[in-house]
Amino acid sequence: MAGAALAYSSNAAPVSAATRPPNVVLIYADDVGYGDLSCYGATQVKTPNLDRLAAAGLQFSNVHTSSATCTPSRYSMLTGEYAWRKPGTGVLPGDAAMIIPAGTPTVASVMKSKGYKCGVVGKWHLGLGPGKVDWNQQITPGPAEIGFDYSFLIPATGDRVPCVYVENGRVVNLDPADPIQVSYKDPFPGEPTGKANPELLKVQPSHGHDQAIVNGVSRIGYMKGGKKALWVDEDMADTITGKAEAFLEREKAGPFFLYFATHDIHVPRVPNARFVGKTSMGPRGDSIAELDWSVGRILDKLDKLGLTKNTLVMFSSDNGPVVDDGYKDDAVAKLNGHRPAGRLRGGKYSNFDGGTRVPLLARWPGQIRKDTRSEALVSQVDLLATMAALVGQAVPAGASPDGVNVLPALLGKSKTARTSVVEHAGVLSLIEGNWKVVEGGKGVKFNANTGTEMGNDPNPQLYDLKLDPGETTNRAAEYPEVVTRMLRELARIRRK
Ligand code: NG6
Ligand code: CA
Repeated sequence: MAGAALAYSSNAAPVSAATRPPNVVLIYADDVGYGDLSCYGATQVKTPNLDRLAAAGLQFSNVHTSSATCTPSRYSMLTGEYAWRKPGTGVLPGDAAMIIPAGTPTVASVMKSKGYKCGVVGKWHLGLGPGKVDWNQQITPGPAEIGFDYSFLIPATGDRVPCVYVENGRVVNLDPADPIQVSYKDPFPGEPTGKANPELLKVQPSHGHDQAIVNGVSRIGYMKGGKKALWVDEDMADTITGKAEAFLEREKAGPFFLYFATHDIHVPRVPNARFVGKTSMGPRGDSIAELDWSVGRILDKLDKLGLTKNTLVMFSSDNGPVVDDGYKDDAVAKLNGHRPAGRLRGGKYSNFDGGTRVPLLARWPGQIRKDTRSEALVSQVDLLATMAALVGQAVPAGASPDGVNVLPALLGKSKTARTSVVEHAGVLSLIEGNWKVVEGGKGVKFNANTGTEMGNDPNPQLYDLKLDPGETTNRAAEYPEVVTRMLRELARIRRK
């Protein structure tokens, strides 16, 4: 392994025979927008650890999630296939079957086949088990069936039951005398709900989220039992960051791949007391501060283990920002002029770029020049092909149908990467050069729950992202031939 010629060596500084393949840490935040970090222009919240990562590496300005919500973005990132090709890859309930079939090539399986130890810690939201999962037994299939040697999971989201951690397929701290039951249909008689018992809540729901009550927060879905296994939201960042650190400690001999998927800054935003009031923005801002702390812990751990130099660290987010996503946590009232999507329009759920254009930071000392910027067009669906190139492994036949190897851009050796990319938020958009076309849809202007501008119109829209990154002016009527050409190209990609 140590002598293997690495695929990037032709583009990068020569890698000596003694150089070990790099470790890879991907920190994947939840619902963090293009404007939510101070290195991307935020001023109401400070993110010194993320800024330190940016200063030591490359900061991207044209990186896209495949979708404007979590499940499809994560599906695409791990498999290299646009999730919109696969029905059933929308936002999943917490009792959904795993949507990536066992044995599917993923970023993890490709790296594992090169001798990497692969771990996933944090939010999963890709389903677990075969359907009708029994939370009281070993749960399979799960991450182990798609290449992960270790997993410590929030099964779905922080706002969905079951509110327990699952480590290597087992619910953590489960008392067999108090089995867990989960239902996304019917409440369990005798169990309080947010709807019936608002007096038991420390934060009230603003829409949905009025079912099972766990730790004083009502959720989506009903659950019963498992009292000793229930998580404490305030400790979640500590718990999962600690598990990520422990993985690094155990696997320090390398090479390893850690996919650390934070709960922050998804709802419910219930940060630890250490972060409460750290910003003027209430729980949403304080959750960003907590996220930054988690990132700092990972960077510090790599420093302490002497691994910083030989580790590629990436940071990104699964979809754009949302302010009120279902709890009355003061996020709207306390925005204070903060623009979660920065100069972009829309946010989570939206066809506007605010929904899918996200931060990406990449650091690899000695390989990526520090304090640099890139406008290269990159999609998260490229991760599998890019990591395969990094470790010098061929992409398995038929795998990663939509991914492109963007390694030269990731390492800052090339200013360009993709020529086009598809984004998904109900309807599809295609970005190519300066242009973005959004296909016609149902014309829903605003998300009824969150108020997000959806960027959805019955007629196709056309924006010049170079002149107008905020997508204020629809140019479709001026350039009908561009619209026609791009919709044809989108149709071709869709058929592929
Ligand atoms: C929505 C939830 C929202 C959030 C989202 C998934 C309601 C009304 N809204 O259905 O709160 O959980 O799903 O977010 O229930 S994601 O980041 O995991 O995609
Ligand atoms: Ca998300």
